[in-house]
Amino acid sequence: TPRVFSGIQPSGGLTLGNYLGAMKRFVDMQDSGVETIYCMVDLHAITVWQDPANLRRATRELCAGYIASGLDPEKSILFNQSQVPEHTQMAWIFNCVARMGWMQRMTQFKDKAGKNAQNASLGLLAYPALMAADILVYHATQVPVGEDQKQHLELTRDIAIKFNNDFGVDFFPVTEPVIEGTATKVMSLRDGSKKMSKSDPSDMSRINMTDDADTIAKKIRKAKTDPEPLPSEVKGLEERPEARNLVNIYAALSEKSVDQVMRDVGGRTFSEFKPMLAELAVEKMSPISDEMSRLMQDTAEIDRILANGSERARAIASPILQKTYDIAGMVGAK
Ligand code: AQP
Repeated sequence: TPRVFSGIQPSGGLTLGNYLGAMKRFVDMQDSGVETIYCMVDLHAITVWQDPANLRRATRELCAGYIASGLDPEKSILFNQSQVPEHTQMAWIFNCVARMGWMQRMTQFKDKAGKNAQNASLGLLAYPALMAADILVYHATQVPVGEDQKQHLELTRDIAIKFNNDFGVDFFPVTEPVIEGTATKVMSLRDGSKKMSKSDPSDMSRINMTDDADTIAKKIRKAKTDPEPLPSEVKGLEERPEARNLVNIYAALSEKSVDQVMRDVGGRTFSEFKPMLAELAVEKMSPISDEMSRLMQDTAEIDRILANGSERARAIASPILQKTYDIAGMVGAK
């Protein structure tokens, strides 16, 4: 059976973007008859400073978010990255396969490092090699992610191909990014040209998975829009990024196509459409947020789930790492 891998950083709150672009789709794949492995990538998170107490909390909250969204720890393997050392061991091999120039071209590195790239951590530069290791240490072939991760997945392919060529083997599979659905890039509620992001300084720009019903409704009411009513066809949304974003969110939450949504809501003003969207968002997100708080009351249970997941993950990763070491000429590799 095909194997699916994906991860999310426990680097703070989770947004509706993480939910629609990643988590909700992880759940769809879990229920589609493939083997699914989902990680809390704590080692990725520390490429920028994380307070240890916050990291601990965010890792458990992310696990609670996965489960509350519908992932079943019996069906999917859920674990945190640092507890499966094969990820970093494989990443070292890939650090030696990948080229500096490949890393320096990554737009996420450029965005996050900012103007003073000399002062960014070495880990931030090497991030995509660790991500390639996350995926390839399981020989995973499908990776559900949001659009912002496309470039990193292309680099994962480049690393797999170069490893295979360098050593004359056909060992690592070529992975496919699975970027589909109506919410592959959820935009900020304050600016339709920016990704909805947990690190945006304005809390009004995003819906957090832990927001209560009133907060969700308020943020949608205040979301930036234009004065025109909604068109009844998708092409009427061109050049209207904020309107397009709210329609995409509505489509993803209601599991309808954008065309269908346009037929349903075309002609309405935003003062009519926003309450509909708020009601839908509260209906879909509130049960998840309630379940997350319930799960967070028993962190010992969360820790048990993670420990069990890392054991299962290691059982898959370890032989693939050993085979990689053997191909590379490491004496003692089994
Ligand atoms: N706005 C989004 N729309 C669709 N998908 C999104 N993802 C994140 N934001 C959106 C997807 O969520 C998964 C996990 O991403 P991550 O852990 O790498 O988080 P991130 O991309 O770093 O999230 P943020 O909120 O943007 O954090 P900062 O602000 O720190 O950069 C990925 O599959 C991602 O595509």
